[in-house]
Amino acid sequence: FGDNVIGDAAVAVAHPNIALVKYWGKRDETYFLPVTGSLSMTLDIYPTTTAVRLSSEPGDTVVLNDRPAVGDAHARVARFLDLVRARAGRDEYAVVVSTNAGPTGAGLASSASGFAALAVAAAAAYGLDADARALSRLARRGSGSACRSIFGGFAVWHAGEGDGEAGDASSYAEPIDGDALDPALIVAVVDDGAKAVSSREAMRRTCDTSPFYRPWADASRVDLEEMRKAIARRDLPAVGEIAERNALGMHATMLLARPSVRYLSPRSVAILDRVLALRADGIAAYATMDAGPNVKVLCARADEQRVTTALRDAADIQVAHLGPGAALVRDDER
Ligand code: 2P0
Repeated sequence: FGDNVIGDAAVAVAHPNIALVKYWGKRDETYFLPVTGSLSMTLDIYPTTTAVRLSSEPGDTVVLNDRPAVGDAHARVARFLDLVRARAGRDEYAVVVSTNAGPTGAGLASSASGFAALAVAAAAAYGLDADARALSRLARRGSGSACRSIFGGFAVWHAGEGDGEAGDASSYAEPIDGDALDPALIVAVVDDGAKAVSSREAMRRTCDTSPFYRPWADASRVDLEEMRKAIARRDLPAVGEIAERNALGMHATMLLARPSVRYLSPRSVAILDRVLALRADGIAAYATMDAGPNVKVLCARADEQRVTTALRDAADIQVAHLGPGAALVRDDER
């Protein structure tokens, strides 16, 4: 941290979340207000640990994965800290040290865990009085999907109503009771490099130019309602079917963007074929894909070994389950 820090660091840990009904498109880019609501599961792998300490030096210092952040990466964090400072009525700059245990920028939700951890740590460092809903709204301003990682288990992100500040007040995530479902999510990592087109740019381009965008958004609202019911009745095959069609639809919207965005690679498609083969064998396994080529396969815990075995030679496999919400940790717990 260097010698110019004031007081103790606030340290938070957050986990990525994978959407089963996707967030894809903003109606308000300033406030990060989505076109549609979304629903996710927070994972128990790939945590981000973020320490925030106030500094007597001018300017924010940001260290991401042991390297000083520059350019856009630094600007995103500094803008986020400006928000926290404005709310807290403070003007000190900060030193931020953040480390992702998982791949960064590979469609494995590092921005979700990253801004959820930053929201919790920065709020604590600046003495901001924020409950979980306020933290979710705050995290949303760093990266939309981060609002869901404030919570563990399943979370729904309400699109909210209106734009600007009205939208800001009504667009937050909250947990939904789905722990009884207790699924496994098999993460098939086919490429852990950073994506060529950011999800922010890809969703903007999709909204602006894809003739498939509106139909997908309309269908996604229905998917969200059906997903909530499927989770409530613990119907894993229904949860999986809705998640898979919602994700394939999202990828279809971006294929028709101009210029087209395609995150899936031949290896992703090979995994999708194996998921179909598993289903043909009677195993309830369903795929979802985000802004990258990696495929996540939802299944019952009882089937996770069979699914893992079926995918092992096609990708690096990580097995995830429902994980915890973002939280402060004591220094000695790190
Ligand atoms: C999601 N994704 O629901 C969707 C599905 C990727 C595909 O949220 O611009 O990093 O920072 O709000 O949250 C990734 O987008 O985008 C994302 P910004 P974010 O998980």
